[in-house]
Amino acid sequence: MLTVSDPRRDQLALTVRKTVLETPVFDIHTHLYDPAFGSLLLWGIDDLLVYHYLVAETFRFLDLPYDAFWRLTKEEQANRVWQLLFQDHSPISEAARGVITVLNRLGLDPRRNDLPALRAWFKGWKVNDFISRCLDLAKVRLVCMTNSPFDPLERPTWDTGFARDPRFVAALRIDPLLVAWPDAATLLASDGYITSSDLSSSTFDGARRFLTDWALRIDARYVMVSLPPSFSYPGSSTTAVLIEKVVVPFCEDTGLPFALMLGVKRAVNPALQLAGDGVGRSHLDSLEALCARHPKVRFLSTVLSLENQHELCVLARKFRNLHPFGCWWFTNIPETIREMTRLRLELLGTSFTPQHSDARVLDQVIYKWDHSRHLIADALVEKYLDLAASGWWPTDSEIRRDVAELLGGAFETFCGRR
Ligand code: HDL
Ligand code: ZN
Repeated sequence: MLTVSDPRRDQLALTVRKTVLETPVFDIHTHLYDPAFGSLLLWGIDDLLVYHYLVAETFRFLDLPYDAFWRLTKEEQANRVWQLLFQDHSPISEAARGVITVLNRLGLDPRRNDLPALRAWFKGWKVNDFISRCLDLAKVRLVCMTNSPFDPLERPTWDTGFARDPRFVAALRIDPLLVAWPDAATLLASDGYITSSDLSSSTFDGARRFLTDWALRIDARYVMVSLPPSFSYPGSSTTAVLIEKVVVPFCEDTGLPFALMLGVKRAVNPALQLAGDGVGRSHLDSLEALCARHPKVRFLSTVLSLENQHELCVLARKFRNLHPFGCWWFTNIPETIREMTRLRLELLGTSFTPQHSDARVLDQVIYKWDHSRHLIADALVEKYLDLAASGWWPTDSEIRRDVAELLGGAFETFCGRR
């Protein structure tokens, strides 16, 4: 039995922390881009500071009209963020602390470097070297992008073709197809896949061909959509019909997982632009119905509302074709990561993926993984000590196995890519 004073406790904790901090991770959802996409890959101090999380927080101290802020240059916006969130107030929020972590890990002291000095330092980097630097510091072995055939900024690079950077894999993002069908239909028609937006069998066939072609083109690891709290399935809504007639059959035919990110209320405050989205509690009986009706389809899911987290874990216990992942967006803060990771470990063991970075700026992988690794390690130490107290002492290789599972291995096994 493990007594409170057992010296093995400290050794166990040390082994777990070391393993979690050192195990390379597959970052399964980001908004980063292969360097071939040029300026779509954001990096450096100004992109860090104008991250939409920080813009939302800045407006809480700023009495400037929204459009006056948006008319500022990126540097001018960054200056405001730096002044308000880092000089006039302590950078105590998760996103603000993240900037400090990034600078510190890059070897920069923000107290001794003003913005011009920081800008000069970042200007000294070539993008490919900086990618290596950031991924090495974050111990990220693979980055999954978010790739949308509906994004006019992204398509030209796919159209011209490029030599893939093996560190970046793709995910096929299809939100417009499911939540803005009229616009999506226009694009599918202009690309020659459909001839009408009527929800007919020929339209469904054309839309499936569209998914097939794009999934092949980008070598998609999975198909992904974000849906509002009102999402309901089964049903007669265009979203539900297109999921039933297009996405699910496509995923069943190809074996590609379908990732549903549930609970985002888009443009709650449109004046905040990308920072204007909110959260709402989803009806997870829709996810339940999808998993129950389509046992051959692999479903990945992350939910935005804290109130939905326990339900998602219980659903995953009922359906082995459901793999919960990440502490998404507004839950990607220590308080909720702590709760969600313990819930998941206690209900699902290691059959889930605790985190993704959702990084929009390359440098962010450093803080998002630094902060999360410590929190995941805390939870694992607790659980292994509980296990030891119950009479089962994990070996070092078992701890390495479990951590590799949690940091991408279970995801790759679930997706059939291992
Ligand atoms: O829909 C998504 O993939 C979200 O992650 C949004 O991109 C959101 O703006 C975000 O960056 N969250 O972290
Ligand atoms: Zn995202």
